[in-house]
Amino acid sequence: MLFRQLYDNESSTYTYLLADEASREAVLIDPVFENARRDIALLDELGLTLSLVMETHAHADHITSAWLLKQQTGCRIASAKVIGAQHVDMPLVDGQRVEIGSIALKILATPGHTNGCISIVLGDDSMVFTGDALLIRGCGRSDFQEGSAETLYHSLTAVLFALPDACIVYPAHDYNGRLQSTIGEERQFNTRAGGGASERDFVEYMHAMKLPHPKKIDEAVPANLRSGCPEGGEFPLDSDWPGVRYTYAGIPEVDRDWLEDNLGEVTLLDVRQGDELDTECALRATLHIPLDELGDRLDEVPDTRPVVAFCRSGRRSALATKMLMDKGYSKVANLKGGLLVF
Ligand SMILES: N[C@@H](CCC(=O)N[C@@H](CS)C(=O)NCC(=O)O)C(=O)O
Ligand SMILES: [Fe+2]
Repeated sequence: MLFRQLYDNESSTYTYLLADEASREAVLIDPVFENARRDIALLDELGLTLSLVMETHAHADHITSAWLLKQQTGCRIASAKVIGAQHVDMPLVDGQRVEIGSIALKILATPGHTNGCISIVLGDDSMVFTGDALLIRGCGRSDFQEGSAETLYHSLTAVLFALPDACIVYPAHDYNGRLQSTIGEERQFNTRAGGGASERDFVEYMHAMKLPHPKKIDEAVPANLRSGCPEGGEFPLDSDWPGVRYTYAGIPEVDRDWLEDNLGEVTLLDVRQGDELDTECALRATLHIPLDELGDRLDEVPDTRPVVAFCRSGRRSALATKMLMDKGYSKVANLKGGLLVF
């Protein structure tokens, strides 16, 4: 199985990508609205088809990209039936099994942080995605969204701690840079529910915490009950420059076909060194500025038309693209693969 742990800096959310290496089918757990472009770029670069987005709960601190990804990829959306979110194709219940290619997942109801929290366990019990039920040395708060400390104690101690010690715990958040834990470790060391804590120990701890509400709660919960669909249902424009795609590295790029269709509309910037230029080059550049001179000569690049940068392999021109973006050019893209694709 192909596995990636992705991070959202703003909300400290982890998004997980699981994919069947043979069928190339993928599932994303808890993707974040603002990261849709990044996540689609990774799926594309790894040659994966997104089959399913799974939500561990209706998040209070960020908006999901489930709806956005469904519009862009045709994937299905799964979340707990009890939440009743719109645009959900697969309402999940306790004990349900979900298969993505050869990847088998089991749904465990783990309410308490919210009433609709689930954990997702890999078929062989080697990994569990605990959402905000079990966090590393912590757990989700239980003071809103029909949360209950008593219910959460049961989910943690009777459901999650019943998994094998070696089962790796992947939470939906960590606010201290920790990536993963194990069930055995959390049963022993979890600050709130570990080390033999009784329900009373746990409940008193939870009730004594006075946490400010998440900054985005008023916006995030209603949006997540629509699976992240904007209120008017309109599709947010990723870019006003059709045909431009972003790489996982965050660089806008166009391919050879696009360039051939739009040659007359763009400034074509060649960033190779003078000794690489030859008469047989497949592209006639509008402008030639070697990469190592570009920083001092940015003013020579007109900002009146879109710019496409190229070089031999598309590596150096990616940096040139980044330099122009940083300088404030809004329509700039790299030629994917450079001259090697001709
Ligand atoms: N400071 C964060 C709030 C973080 C927060 O409350 N997170 C929830 C998860 S949605 C939680 O359960 N946190 C547990 C904790 O902080 O112990 C924000 O404003 O978004
Ligand atoms: Fe949460």
